[in-house]
Amino acid sequence: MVYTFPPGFQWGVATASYQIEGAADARGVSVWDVFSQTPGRVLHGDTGAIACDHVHRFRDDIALMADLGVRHYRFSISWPRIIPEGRGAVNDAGLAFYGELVDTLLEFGITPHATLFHWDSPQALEAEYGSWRSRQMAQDYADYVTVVVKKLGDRITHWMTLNEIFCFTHIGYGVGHVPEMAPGTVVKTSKEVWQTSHHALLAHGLGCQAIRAASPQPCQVALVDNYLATVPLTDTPADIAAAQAAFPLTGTNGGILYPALTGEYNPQLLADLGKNAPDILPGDLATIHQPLDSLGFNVYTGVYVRAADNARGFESLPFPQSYPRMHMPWLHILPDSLYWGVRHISDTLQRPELRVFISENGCAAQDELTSAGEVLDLDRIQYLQQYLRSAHRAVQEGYPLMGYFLWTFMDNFEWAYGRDRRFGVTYVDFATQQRIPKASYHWYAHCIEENRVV
Ligand code: PNW
Repeated sequence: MVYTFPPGFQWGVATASYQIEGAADARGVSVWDVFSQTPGRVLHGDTGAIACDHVHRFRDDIALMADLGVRHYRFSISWPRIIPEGRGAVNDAGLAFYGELVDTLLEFGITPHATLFHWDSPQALEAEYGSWRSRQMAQDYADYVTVVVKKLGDRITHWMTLNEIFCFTHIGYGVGHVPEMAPGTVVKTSKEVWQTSHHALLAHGLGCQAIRAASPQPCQVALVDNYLATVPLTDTPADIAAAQAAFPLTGTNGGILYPALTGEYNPQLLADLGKNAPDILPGDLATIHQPLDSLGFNVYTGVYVRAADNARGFESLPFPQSYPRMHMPWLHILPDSLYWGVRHISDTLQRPELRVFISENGCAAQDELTSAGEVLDLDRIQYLQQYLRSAHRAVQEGYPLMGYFLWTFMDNFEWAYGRDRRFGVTYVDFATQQRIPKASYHWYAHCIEENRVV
């Protein structure tokens, strides 16, 4: 079977500043610097101080991206590289770096899609007021956004506010245990955690307003979320209805994606949270609920759901131990999550104008360099092939899926897993910083060239 995408389907790759840039001495300190320098937080004690040294190698990296054939690149801008102390003085060299990056992309015919925040909060704001624990963070974020968009908005028209609010709030703050992500703060109640994601939602809302106010030209504004896709166990109408009903009540969907898209927290979620629900001030929900042009969906896995004879009418099913996964504990292979995620969001919201992108999809694999200097990552190819077929199904059935950004262009600093886990289609030899395209790079290049997956 050949799965051809419509003309204009946007093929891309995605990265994030802290994971690739390095050049830590040329920017302010981020919470990920502090977190990764704390013994025991990151596997093998890796940090992002050098990462892929992309700041010094971006021209070669973009040339390799152009060879891959992508016409779209999603990268993120580091807040502490722009405003080292989080608020106040601007680092002109930091702005100049992104200016050159964008100019180079445009020279190669690649459209820049900029994420304004991908987890690297300025440490100064963490020290001053606890970063996301304070409402002040949202205002400081919006001021930072204004600086960036004023400077780069003449060349960037695709903006994404914050990447995966769930990860830097609900995995950055832990109740009674040290969480897996920065800032790694232990809190007493889950209310405090929900308060951090509420503040991040406020940042999203104020950020949208700041982008539109500062942009010198019409632009597209998106939220990027890793909402959890609920996959019906069978395609019976009962299981499909159960999966759709489960969607706003699964993971943090009802408390992150919902307020941003509908202007209210899912009422059932609030009832379930009870005294752990965040404090919501008058006007907050209107601020959070900004008009959006597109929605970025980061999809790696999902959860199976079936109809059940209980009060809710559904149940989510745990994965058995032997369920196939890629090289991360949570990375259960569930290609249908891509199709169902796009479908539920479209069917539930009935907002056909909202353009949906897969803003990340990919996997970690145990890549090895052969003696011939190749990386034969056949498992990654298999993974990508299945998820792209699922993407094709969504497009084929008329859902507004506009493009696909593969995570990720090259191996990088994979957060708490450091350099141990490789997600790239380009192998990075961290000892020499040499880039070696993997078999999946060539496979993806062929997909892009033919505009199809088989
Ligand atoms: C995303 N989960 O994070 C991030 O946006 C990337 O920066 C990261 O490198 C990539 O996925 C791979 O980890 C996720 O637990 C982290 O399901 C955790 C989960 C999903 C995505």
